[in-house]
Amino acid sequence: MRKISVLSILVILVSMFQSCSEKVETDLTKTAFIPKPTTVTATGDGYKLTNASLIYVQEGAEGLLGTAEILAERIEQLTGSSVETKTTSSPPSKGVYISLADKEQLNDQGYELKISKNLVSIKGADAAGCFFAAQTLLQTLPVEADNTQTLYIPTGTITDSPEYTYRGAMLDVARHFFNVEEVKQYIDFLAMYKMNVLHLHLTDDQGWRIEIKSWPKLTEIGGQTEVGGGKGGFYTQEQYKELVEYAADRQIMIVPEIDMPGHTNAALASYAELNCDGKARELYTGTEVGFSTFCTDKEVTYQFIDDVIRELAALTPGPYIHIGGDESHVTAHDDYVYFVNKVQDIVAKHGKKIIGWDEIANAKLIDDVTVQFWADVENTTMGVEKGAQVLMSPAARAYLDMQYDSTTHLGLHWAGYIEVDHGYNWDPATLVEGISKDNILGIEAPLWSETVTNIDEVEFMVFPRLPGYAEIGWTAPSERNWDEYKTRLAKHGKRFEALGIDYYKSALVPWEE
Ligand code: NGO
Repeated sequence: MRKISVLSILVILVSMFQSCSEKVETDLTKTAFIPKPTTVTATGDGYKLTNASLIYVQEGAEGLLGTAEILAERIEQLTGSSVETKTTSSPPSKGVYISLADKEQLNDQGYELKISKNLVSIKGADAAGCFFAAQTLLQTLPVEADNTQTLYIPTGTITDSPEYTYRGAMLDVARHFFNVEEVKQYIDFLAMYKMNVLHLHLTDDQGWRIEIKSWPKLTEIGGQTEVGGGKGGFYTQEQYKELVEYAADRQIMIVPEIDMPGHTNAALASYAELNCDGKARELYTGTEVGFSTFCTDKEVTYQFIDDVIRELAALTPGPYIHIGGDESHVTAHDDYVYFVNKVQDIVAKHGKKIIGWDEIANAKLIDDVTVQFWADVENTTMGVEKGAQVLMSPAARAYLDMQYDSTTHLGLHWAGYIEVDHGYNWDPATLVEGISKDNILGIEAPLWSETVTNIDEVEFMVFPRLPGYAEIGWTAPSERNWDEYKTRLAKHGKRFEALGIDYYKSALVPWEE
């Protein structure tokens, strides 16, 4: 009896000492989650991370092991001890357990994360929900830790699901080429904030970046330069598959874009027959837009597109192919409509759905087309009238290549300056009259790369705006306001630093020292 009470006193003393020296946070509601979850309730205790040396995955549930492995890798980095992952047929009482909820219990991509003293339970509506829950869990942990520290996760329950199922960012790899490793880093950025689509702008006047085996000169010639005259580059189909898989492991779908009939100089330089006059164009390394077009009344143009889409569709597990369609200033209106109509049929024939920039609304629009609103409200509402869904990428709010202010050393400002608050403070469902939530597939923030040449520059334009776009896509508008958001964002500055991310230290955000 006596012995036990001495022991308990000792335990209390040790734990008091621990909590003084380590400042253990036990209030889950204090974590600066981005995107903000639907509900967070705290139970005031701590789960000791070393208990996580086992991560269990529900036996027979598909697609969860990848999440377990990514979580294990991160915990190993933080604690310095190895973490085992294994499947189990019965829920454990200790460790981390990842499983699927009954379908009716949660919304698509949603999850319930329950942290108790001995068990961290992740229940996802689907594999994506489990992955997003893991990202939430990781935000309760420091980004850096020395291996001697004991880490605690505050206990409580989070239930969560996204406002929009499509939450994306675009990377223009055509104006400046970004290699496989750089694209993987970009994917990691999206994954941290539960974004689930990477749109790759694979072709433009300045470069053709995806190997097409039936038309090899596209990359042999069209892939060999970029804006400013650098050496450009392209992805082999093998490399592209590697990107698709890397993204899929992080619950991200890649939407490939072949921009046409304009923005096609790289293809027109590679194959003379795609030009109406039969003469190959010179490669282009400037930044003007709107001067190139495929020859819309030549049969070879459509044979070419059929081959390109066939090969691309085979590399694309996701449902979408983006056909561009923007700024075809030198294609006559009727030719443009004729062209977009034919291309839609080609994409549909290869089993994919179409996304195009808002100009494509001028064509007939087959079923299941998505119009990506970037500039023209009239085009977009016309698209909706024709039955299309809308992907919201308003240039004046969501273009990651817009400068923050007039002193920003990179970027453009044709659509205005986008400070961090301006990028955050809008609601896709009310921004444009005549376009409501029912019409909206989701939101996407595009990074065009006329001025952005390497991953450090990408980071500077993307951070800290990207977490804001992720939150717009995930969190209900009634739960979002800038004054509260900026205090959460401020706490992510340290994360960016620990990850080596070069970010724009906006004066509007109260960054923590
Ligand atoms: C426009 C244009 C792109 C530019 C970008 C620069 C669209 C859809 N077409 O957006 O070619 O790179 O602006 O901000």
